Amino acid sequence: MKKRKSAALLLTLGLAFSSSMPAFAASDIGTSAQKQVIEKMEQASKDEVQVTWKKGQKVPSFISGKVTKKSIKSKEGIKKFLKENKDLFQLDPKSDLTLLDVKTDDLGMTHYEFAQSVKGVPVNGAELKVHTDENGKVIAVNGDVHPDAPKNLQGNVSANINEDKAIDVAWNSINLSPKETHAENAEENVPFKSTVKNTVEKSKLVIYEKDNNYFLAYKVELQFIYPYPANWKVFVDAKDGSIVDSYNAVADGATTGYGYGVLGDYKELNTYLSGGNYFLYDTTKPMNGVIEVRTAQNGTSLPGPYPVDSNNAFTATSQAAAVDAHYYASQVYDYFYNTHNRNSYDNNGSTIRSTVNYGSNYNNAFWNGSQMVYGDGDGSTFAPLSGALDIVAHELTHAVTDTTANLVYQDQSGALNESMSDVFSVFVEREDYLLGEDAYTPNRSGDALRSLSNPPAYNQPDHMDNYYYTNSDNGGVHTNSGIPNKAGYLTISSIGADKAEKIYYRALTVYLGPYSNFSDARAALLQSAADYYGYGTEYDTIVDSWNQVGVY
Ligand code: L5W
Ligand code: ZN
Ligand code: CA
Repeated sequence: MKKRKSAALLLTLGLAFSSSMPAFAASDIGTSAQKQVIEKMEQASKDEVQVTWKKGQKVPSFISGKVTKKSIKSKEGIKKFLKENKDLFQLDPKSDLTLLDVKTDDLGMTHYEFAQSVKGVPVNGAELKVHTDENGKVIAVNGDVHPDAPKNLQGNVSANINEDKAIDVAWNSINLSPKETHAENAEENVPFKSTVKNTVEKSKLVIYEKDNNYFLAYKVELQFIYPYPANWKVFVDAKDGSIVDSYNAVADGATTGYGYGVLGDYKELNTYLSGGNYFLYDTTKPMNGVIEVRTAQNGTSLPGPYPVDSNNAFTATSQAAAVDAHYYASQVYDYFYNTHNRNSYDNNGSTIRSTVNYGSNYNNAFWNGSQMVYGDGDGSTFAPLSGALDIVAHELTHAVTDTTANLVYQDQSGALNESMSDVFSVFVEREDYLLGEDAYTPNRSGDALRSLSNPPAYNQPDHMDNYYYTNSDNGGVHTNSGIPNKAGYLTISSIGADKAEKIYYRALTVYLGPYSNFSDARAALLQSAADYYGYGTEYDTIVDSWNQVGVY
């Protein structure tokens, strides 16, 4: 007996011919008809034929050795060979296989390539290749074919929907329209390079196998580079328009890097490799867009170029603001997604963009209606502002507010807008009721920008009696936010953040509107509390919290 070969994941049998022992003694793979085909081949050539089976497959994926003794030098001869041995691959070369190509290579070998089809519709990826040596002897046959395709086909091979409909369904399934992938939407310096210049759509009818069922499906290919590099293969059931399967065939450059934040802390980062450089560009979230960081390079034009790193280690001090902007934006995204089932600020999975290094010694951060912007601070009033999770949460909550209640940023509705950002910053960063302590006055410990529990300690009122009327700061939005902030503190510290955040999120996204004032906030929170918990402790706590700050 000759040596038997085996390979991981493959069941490989070397079936040797020997006049003194039965050739198939060691094998229980294959039907007796298949075993007989191999035995006949081995007997004819008096040599071993190696047979490789993939797990769960009814036909071999590779046979090699002296498969034929005689020479075959024509297509007809190869078809005849397949016909004679049709029990092995369980396909009829006449009805099931189409010869696509014949190639002779530099070794003098000839390769005959067949595609499997069912009533003329190709079976996706199903090929059978017959290889002859320079003398025309078959030395290998391989491929992945599906003898069960006609038998297990769901229905017949006539489509109920047309190609255009299938393409529409495919776009819908990836939550994009062709327009949204057009180049004019792309920034000129996207962090990836692609040979795919334009949006491409293709569609063809195939037989597609899924879990041993065979579907008549349109194989729709959608290729684009914006908003992310993609070569989608979407299999749309040609009978009912449902999605049978889909995947993005672009081997994207998503990687994991690391860096140090503003406070020198180590953190892992979702990055992206392109053109030999790593970008703070996170494609791992279930978004339509991405989370990305730009740098204003101490200027003021937005969004600015992508900061890059050559080795995926964002460890330089100059990179710290970008590291934290990226890491904390991801944390805040996760908070809204996991806690409130909200996908990005607009609940449409839009790109979350942050520009760091804005201006020079700039002691501020803001949401400009489209993206977040962070100064580096002057080093004494502020360290780089993206270095504080609660500041990032504050800014991104402004974006959530803009796309939900849309509270007008003036007077009471503006102060409520500010307060929502402060309150959600506490929901995200649970450790205290302070805002900005990690970035504010880096050379002095223990202080912060504001406190929900003690607004007066930070020059904010905590009662309507002390409401501050002013023309500056849009009617004192950063001052009067102390009043709803204190009510927020009283609620959270009484019923806990887990219940409070549900009530607040519901109030913000369901009940509040552009001109809601503090009284409306009280009413919206009460309604939300009643919706979730009825008229019990939670409801009473909110009554009490707002009574204490003089809002009725
Ligand atoms: C500091 C930077 C912006 C103050 N924005 C603010 O409306 C700020 C949060 C942290 O209040
Ligand atoms: Zn704000
Ligand atoms: Ca804090």
